[in-house]
Amino acid sequence: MTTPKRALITGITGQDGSYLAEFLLQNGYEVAGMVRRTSGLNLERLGGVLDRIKIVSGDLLDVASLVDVVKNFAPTEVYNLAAQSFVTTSWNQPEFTADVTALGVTRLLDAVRIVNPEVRFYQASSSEMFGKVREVPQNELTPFHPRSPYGVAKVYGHWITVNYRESFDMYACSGILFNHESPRRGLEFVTRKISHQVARIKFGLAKELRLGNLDAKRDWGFAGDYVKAMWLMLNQDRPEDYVIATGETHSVREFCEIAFARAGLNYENHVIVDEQFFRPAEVDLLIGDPKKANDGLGWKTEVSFVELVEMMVDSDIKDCSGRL
Ligand code: NAP
Ligand code: F7E
Repeated sequence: MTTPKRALITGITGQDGSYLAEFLLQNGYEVAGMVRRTSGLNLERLGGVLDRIKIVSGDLLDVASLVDVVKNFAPTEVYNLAAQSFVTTSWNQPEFTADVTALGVTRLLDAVRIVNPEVRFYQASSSEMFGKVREVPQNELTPFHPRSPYGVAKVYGHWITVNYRESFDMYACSGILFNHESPRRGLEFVTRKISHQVARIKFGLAKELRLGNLDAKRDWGFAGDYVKAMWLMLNQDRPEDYVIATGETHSVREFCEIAFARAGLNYENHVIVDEQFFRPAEVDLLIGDPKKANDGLGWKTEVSFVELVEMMVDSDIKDCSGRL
């Protein structure tokens, strides 16, 4: 009889946590999701799986809670998805962002190292580490030049994961994931902000959409595709870091154009550029080179850019019409 695989997911209440939990359950895992104490639990995204996962209590700011969680659930794999993940907030709360998004990684790595260093560890690294890009497209060897306190914190999380692999021979990997989106994306991120407002405009609930830099370019993929790559990284012979991306880049303006058109609207009649949404330092262009993941993991993106935009708009239109 084979031992069941047991996955602990931090950040399970977030966008990626919900898709990863669904994927791992489909693949026969026992899944525990770590949640921090708040005045009201935000389990909305977990509707489909709540009765099949175990919710455990812990916080990346508190190492004792992490040791307890790892000891009590005894995972075979740990996916560290928890973070203060909104770039804009990282300028308002740089110290908090560093505590959770950077030092939190060390706390969790230490909990694993102390309780059972055989546990496989995934760190959610980010294309924001490339920031003011040194080469186009970006791959695993491209130097980092982060442009926000969030990006800086992720660089720390990335290297401490590499360091624990090299220092303690742990199976620890960083996935350098480019932007990935879905109907479950938080409303503060530009893609969901657009799809959500498109639906409201379509039903006459709003007239305009105020955005910042329309010329910023991102390599946007579908979150459901990206969580498979996380799992693949933890199930190889050797731990390595991988860039996960589509290899295409599109501007915020293009996203608007397609999103509004899907609802029968012209974005130029509704989008207003508002300086309050400009950032102190911008990441102008991101485009990843997923060759290593394509060849080494057999991973590839399945949802195209246009399909992604339309999926998000369709979902928000459906939700909005259901609430009228
Ligand atoms: P998300 O929706 O913002 O989710 C973040 C999760 O972290 C939430 O579950 C949140 O819990 C949890 N969390 C925050 N602070 C915590 C703390 N102190 N202790 C425990 N949990 C805490 O993020 P996502 O889009 O799913 O992204 C998942 C991970 O991938 C993040 O690390 C993000 O930085 C990284 N990443 C994301 C992308 C992307 O495009 N989505 C790309 C590259 C990397 P609450 O519900 O309590 O707030
Ligand atoms: O911004 C521009 C903005 O907030 C994308 C996180 O998941 O991906 C995400 O970070 C672009 C930026 O995502 C608005 O200036 C224009 O250039 O959707 P975003 P992000 O900053 O790329 C990375 C990979 C992560 O790791 C992060 O955790 O869109 N933009 N107007 C706007 N952005 C927002 N949020 N709101 C606007 O009104």
